[in-house]
Amino acid sequence: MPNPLEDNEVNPMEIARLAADQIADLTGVASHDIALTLGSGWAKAADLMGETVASIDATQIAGFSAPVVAGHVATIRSILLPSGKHALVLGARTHFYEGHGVRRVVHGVRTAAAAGAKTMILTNGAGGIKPTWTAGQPVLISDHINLTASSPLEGATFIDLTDLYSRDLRDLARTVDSTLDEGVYVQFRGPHYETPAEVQMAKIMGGHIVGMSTALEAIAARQAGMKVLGLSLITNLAAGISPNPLSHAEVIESGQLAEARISALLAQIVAKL
Ligand code: 8IG
Repeated sequence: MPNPLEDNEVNPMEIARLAADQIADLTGVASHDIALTLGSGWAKAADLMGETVASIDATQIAGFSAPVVAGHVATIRSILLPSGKHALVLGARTHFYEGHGVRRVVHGVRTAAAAGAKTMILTNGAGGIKPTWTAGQPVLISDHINLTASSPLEGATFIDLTDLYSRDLRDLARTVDSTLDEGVYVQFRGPHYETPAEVQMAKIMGGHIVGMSTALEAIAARQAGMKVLGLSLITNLAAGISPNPLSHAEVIESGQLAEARISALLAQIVAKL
């Protein structure tokens, strides 16, 4: 079945509405309060946050498609938090580098907004530029630089991105772990990692984290009126920052080593929302 988001005549917001209605039907939860996209290294947080009320194969929902990256699970879960709030956990993420267009990339975020979520937590695995950082360390995203030359916004949609990564939510995260550092996330298209020269460019521009996912999603979340909390797991130092070349296997391994600790951190943050 072709993905409806690839038809330019279709309004992506209508597909998000449809997807949200399907999620409400299949989970039995009429409205969700919080949504999370769990990137590499963060998946275990779902188990720690609360009670899973329903688990859906994302490919059953309008506009979603199977993920291509090992370590990403195409499951959408509805979780009842101890506070009584409902969290929608998106285990699937479509990356811009897959080449299906930016509508597909931000569909999860738009669906979360249509499902009622007012807070969007975006997590990822990423490369670190700050020399004090080490693999396995979680950091907060304070702002971004979008180097994809793309936007999820279509037409004359002029949206302010000041305080896109909510200062209030970053402060709240630091009440759980006061040692959390923060940095500017630079989104490259990928799927190749950067050259050392590109990492130096990102650094000179004011970047601290390099990744391939979160900036476009955050823009769509702001358009939908959500508050955004961004968290990166530094799975590797960016190319040229450490003498060792990058390997996807290492990225996965440092994610696995850090997973229990950062998932507990995220669950504690969610409990305070
Ligand atoms: I995990 O070093 C992970 N994702 N762009 N650069 C970019 N994305 C990443 C990196 C990295 N590590």
